[in-house]
Amino acid sequence: MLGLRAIPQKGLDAYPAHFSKGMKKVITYGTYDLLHQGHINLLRRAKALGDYLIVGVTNDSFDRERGKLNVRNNVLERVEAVKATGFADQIIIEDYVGQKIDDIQKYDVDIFAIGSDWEGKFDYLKEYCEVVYLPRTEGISSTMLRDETTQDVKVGILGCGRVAKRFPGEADVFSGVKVISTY
Ligand code: C2G
Repeated sequence: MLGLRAIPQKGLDAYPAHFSKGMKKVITYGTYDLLHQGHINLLRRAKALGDYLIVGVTNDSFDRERGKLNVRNNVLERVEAVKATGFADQIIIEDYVGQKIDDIQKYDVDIFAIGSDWEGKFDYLKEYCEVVYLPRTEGISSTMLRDETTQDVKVGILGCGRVAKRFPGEADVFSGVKVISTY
């Protein structure tokens, strides 16, 4: 996707060679839709853990695959928003499940940081680097901001097959869809 693979902000070249050897690299990931104070706090805290912050912004298709169906800003807008915070030294795009392990190795990352809503979920990365769960900012989220302007898609299910029975449970993990009735 149009040179989006790795977008250096300051880039390692901006640092003297001796600095890059000893520098502590931190990586974090997210969608950063409708960028808000919670994201900004997270990025500030992640940056404070080290010297160089890499931010992985989810690609639109990857978000759809993981059930985020109502993301408002496209990946370019979300990259721009993260860039504007000034905390990211480098922005990369997250495209696939399992990319985190590849990135940590590829960029020689010391610390993986993520909000505490993911507590425990990324412990498997401890095999590759330090894992830090940062406090999540209460009272603000992209979902809240989206809900102020849109409503969930409300659906009714009619049918008796396996798919119809599975749908209500599976719809729970998707954002933006609410099952109102089944028959
Ligand atoms: N965040 C936070 N406080 C909030 C909202 C979000 O600290 N009120 C943090 C999240 O914990 C995450 C980051 O901000 O570390 C980005 O949040 P989202 O854009 O919601 O992205 P998310 O779905 O958490 O993606 O595979 C992991 C994902 O890429 C993280």
